[in-house]
Amino acid sequence: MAIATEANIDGLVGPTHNYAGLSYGNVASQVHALTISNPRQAALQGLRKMKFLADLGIPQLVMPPHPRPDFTTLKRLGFETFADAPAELLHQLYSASAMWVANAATVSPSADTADGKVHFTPANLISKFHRAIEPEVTAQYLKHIFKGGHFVHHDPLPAHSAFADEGAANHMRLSSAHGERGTEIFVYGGASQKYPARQSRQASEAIIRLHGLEGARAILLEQSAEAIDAGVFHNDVIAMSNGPLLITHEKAYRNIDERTSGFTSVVIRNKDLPLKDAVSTYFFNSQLITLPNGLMVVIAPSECEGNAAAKACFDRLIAEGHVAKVHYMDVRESMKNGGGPACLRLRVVLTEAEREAVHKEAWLNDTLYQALCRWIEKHYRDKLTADDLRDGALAEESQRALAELSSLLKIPVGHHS
Ligand code: SUG
Repeated sequence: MAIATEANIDGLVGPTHNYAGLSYGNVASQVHALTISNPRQAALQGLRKMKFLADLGIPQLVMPPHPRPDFTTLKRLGFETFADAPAELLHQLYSASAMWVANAATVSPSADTADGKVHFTPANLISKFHRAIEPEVTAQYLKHIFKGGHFVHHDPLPAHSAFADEGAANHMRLSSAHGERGTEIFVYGGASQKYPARQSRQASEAIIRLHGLEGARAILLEQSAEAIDAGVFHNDVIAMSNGPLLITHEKAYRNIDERTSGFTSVVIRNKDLPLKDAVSTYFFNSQLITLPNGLMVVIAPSECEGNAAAKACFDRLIAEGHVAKVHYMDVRESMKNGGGPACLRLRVVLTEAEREAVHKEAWLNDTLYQALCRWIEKHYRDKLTADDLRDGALAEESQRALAELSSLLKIPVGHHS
């Protein structure tokens, strides 16, 4: 077994972060539609979370925001300027939703794949138009950050509902240690009634083939319709995993596969944490991480601290010895759009040699952290309303900010063919 560590790559929240109510089935996005956002606060909250993990000794990478507004898509639709575009399109092309990089791609570590390389498949995100415009730029960023012979970059799956793919938000991995061959769990949506399922079984099956995970290395699980209809639009709103530990809600799946039984499986009962509270607190959207000293800790949304049921469930996980500590973190600006701590990050398990190959300017160290804080303070507004999206100055501010970030991270931002 090669020694490997798990790095997180987090999406830096972009300067146009706003609440447009674009995600039907995502309760928080619906509830906060057209309320006032604070992009500066949003970006700083996300960045502080990254710094907190880096300070715990967890390797941390930064993924730049996508260029917004998205002029490329505007032009593809035959519009010359945003002044001509209908309000709905304006909201979609200004969305900072690429910040939730748990939806950027599915990643399989080299310990699991048939060819011993790290595999990436960018998610096509076809279920929501404002997210379907992300894969092209996501693919460019991933190829730039993870460059060279250790990494295999697949194309996003065909853009059709039969292959609807939302990336790592519907993917988990169990292994005795990060560098050991793991069992990858792919979760897809079944026949829900109220809200749409966002991951198709055929998409998960295609990724299993592409990443060379056939046979014992992959498991498929079907989400329960009850969970989807309660607002569980992604698996990472109802389950979490790390190393040998799998924590799921009793109502997460139609059936749980026996092949998870070799690992430690904790089931949270509905009577202890009703689905409604799981969704409102984002209990399961916590980051479960292994510290360099081997202890497992949780980075949980601060909403859990104020909810008696969620807090009691964490206290139980500590009392039973599954985790050593829970750190509550404020990512409220992201939470209001349905994105908790785990939504903001993509996990990438890397061996030492693979780590060496990663684009070095993307690693978060103290210098980059300070530079990004200054960059945010300089360019971001602290208040954004739906009406502000019509303000041409915002588009210019956003472009200026990203141009400067591009030289800070040495990653070209924008569409490049
Ligand atoms: O796709 N929200 C995102 C939240 C994604 C959360 N990710 C994970 N669970 N991994 C979504 O629904 C809302 C945008 C708006 O309404 O303005 C939004 O896109």
